[in-house]
Amino acid sequence: MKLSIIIPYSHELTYIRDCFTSLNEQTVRDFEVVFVSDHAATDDLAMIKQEPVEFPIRFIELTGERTGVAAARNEGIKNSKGEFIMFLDCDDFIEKTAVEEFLEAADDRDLVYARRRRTPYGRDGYYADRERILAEQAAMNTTEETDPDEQDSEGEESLFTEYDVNDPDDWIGVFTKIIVIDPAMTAISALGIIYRRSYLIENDILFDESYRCFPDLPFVTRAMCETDRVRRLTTFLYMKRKHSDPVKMPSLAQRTDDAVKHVEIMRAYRTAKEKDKLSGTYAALRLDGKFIRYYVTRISPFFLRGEKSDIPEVYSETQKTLGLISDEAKKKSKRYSRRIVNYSMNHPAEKIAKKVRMHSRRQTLVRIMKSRSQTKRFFYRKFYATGKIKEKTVMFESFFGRNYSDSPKYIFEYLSKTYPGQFKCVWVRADNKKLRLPYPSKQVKRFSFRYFYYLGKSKYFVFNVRPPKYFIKRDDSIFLETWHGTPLKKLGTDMDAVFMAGGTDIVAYKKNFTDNSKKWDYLIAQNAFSSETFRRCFEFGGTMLETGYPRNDIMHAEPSVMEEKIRETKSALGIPDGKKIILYAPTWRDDEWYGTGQYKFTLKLDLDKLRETLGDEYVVVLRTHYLIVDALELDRYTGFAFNGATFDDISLLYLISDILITDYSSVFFDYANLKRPMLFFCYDLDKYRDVLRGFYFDLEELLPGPLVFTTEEIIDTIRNLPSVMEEYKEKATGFYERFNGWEDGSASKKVVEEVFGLS
Ligand code: C2G
Repeated sequence: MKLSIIIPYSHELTYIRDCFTSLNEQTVRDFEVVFVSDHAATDDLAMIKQEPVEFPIRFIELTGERTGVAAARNEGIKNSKGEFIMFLDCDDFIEKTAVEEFLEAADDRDLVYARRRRTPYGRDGYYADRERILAEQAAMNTTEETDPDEQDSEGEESLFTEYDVNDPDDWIGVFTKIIVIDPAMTAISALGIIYRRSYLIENDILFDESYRCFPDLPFVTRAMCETDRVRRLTTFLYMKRKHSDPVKMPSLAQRTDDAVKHVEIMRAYRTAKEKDKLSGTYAALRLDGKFIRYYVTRISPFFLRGEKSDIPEVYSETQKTLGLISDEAKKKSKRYSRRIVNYSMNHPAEKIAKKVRMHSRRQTLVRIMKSRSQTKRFFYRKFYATGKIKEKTVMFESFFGRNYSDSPKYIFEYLSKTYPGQFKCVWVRADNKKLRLPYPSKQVKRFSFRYFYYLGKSKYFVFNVRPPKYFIKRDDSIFLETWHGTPLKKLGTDMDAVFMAGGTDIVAYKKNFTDNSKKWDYLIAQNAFSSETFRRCFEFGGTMLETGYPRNDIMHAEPSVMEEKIRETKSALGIPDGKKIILYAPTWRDDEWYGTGQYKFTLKLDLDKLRETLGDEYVVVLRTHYLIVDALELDRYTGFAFNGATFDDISLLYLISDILITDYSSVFFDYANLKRPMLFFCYDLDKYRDVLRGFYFDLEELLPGPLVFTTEEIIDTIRNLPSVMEEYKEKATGFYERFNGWEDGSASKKVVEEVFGLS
């Protein structure tokens, strides 16, 4: 047996298939797997044992108190039979040629290292779909698979380029690569390496089981320091999975609290520095550089913001550690880094904290002086979001102020009409264009000084999207998040990946989301499915208003009210009487953007064909999503195609239309209230579902109307509408009951009464 692959396992079942598939597909099969269960659930193990594997696998278990990745790997080493050993984390996988390439390079070596990559995100089934997803990502230009060696992400990397590490057998070169492969100090790893088993055993090189998070640095240092027979491969053979969900599926480092991490990192660093063989080498210099950065960005701020009771221990570790940093590394560091390291060596923790505070204040000040928006935020933090709150002031925002619409509009109208003069209403608008409001109210431009003033002073907030990240939720304020749709597309922490402009880091995206939702007191759910999903995917802990959407009240209004609205809307859009109306309202595409909040749109509907075939009987209203900035060019279709993109309120477009064509937009959950025909034009279904978002439902099962992929199919369906309606009758009824059962025209009333304490 040439190679034993040791896989420690505790709980990450989702990713096992990728891991095993990558082993099934190896081009050289001379390996075994030693699968070490670290107190895994019996059900998990039963499922894992049923996975189809085409390699010898032995299951062993850690028993008693022994736990953790270090113990599991040690147990694996003890139980393996291969000439070489490789560690493979159960959520990672290796390239098809990994075993072949490693073994070919091994020869008489004790250690062979190859490069690691990170998966772009933690999607289940990623390995199987890898080629396709990578191709899609390359096309989208959002791939994160750059070579970390070539990144200058530490800002200091470029200072360390004088050493040539090109010889694959050069010991320092190999060690340097192990140290720098990932920009983070915490990522120095024993993975992506094979070790000669007899060499480890004879030299008693094992993992130190007292480490909970970072046993790898001491291990690789020892494994490197007892031999000269090492080699480096330049190919990427090991795929490390980036965990996309720090909340539900955290990686080891995401799971443990800061103090433990800091203490371990310092211990590990010291252990590595003790090695004579490393001392004074270029690899040691790189390690020092990494540690300096870790100290400056993570440990020193801990003295200011960390858990008080943990500070003495962390401080005492720093005093044992900082002296080991070489002068050369300090010299090559940035000025502040050098200063804070030196200062920390002979000052108490409180003083270090003070220095860190001063530095961070100075940086804030520089930021404020440099940018007007920072100045406004500074005013917001310091002056507006403090002092007396304005008890009767309500701030409204719909779709970032881009229009007067959605549930905030209907809540505002109900409040203003039923309780005239009792509240001061302030509407946020996106630009200088005034919103047309039917009741007295103030308007503030988003991100103006006035906006920040009301963001700080208002008692009530009625928003249908998230408030800004830096929004300060005051204890005595009340935040009502109306949200803006029953989700079909995966949302918040349920998402696997983010392709949105300015948000490719899913971990940060999810954290921003859940930090934001902690500031919401109330959230509206359109139906039981939304209620349950929002609780989970927003991690919402406040009061769920299970009322249905205020924006849909209008669809249950008195016929005379509806008729009046229909007349007004048609006349505003210039639509003649006597024609039936098709509303086309698609959603946005996450990956097609110009910048944050500014998305592209390509019309896939063939308007010429539609006009030719249906023009006698129908007109079309085109309504792009509020995030779309591309203007519709409809000059050629005067009298047939009408531009509904800039019309404020889509609910009124629902009212005037006879048929809805949409795609993955939540609009159909609202339109269903009208019990009119719906078509789903999903020309990019595979990509949208499998790459961009992922859905909560199986579309074919869920949709109360036909899925269509071409304009011809749309025309055909519309021509045969009565029979299509008949075909979907039962489904439509079930859909309505499931998603619209709560909606009877009284949502605004219920919401206002509860949130404003009125009745
Ligand atoms: N909308 C609109 N015009 C469109 C599409 C949507 O006015 N052409 C409005 C509708 O009120 C819709 C809301 O924007 O309900 C949300 O649009 P979605 O297409 O569903 O997309 P998104 O903004 O991503 O919200 O939980 C719902 C999700 O968050 C989806």
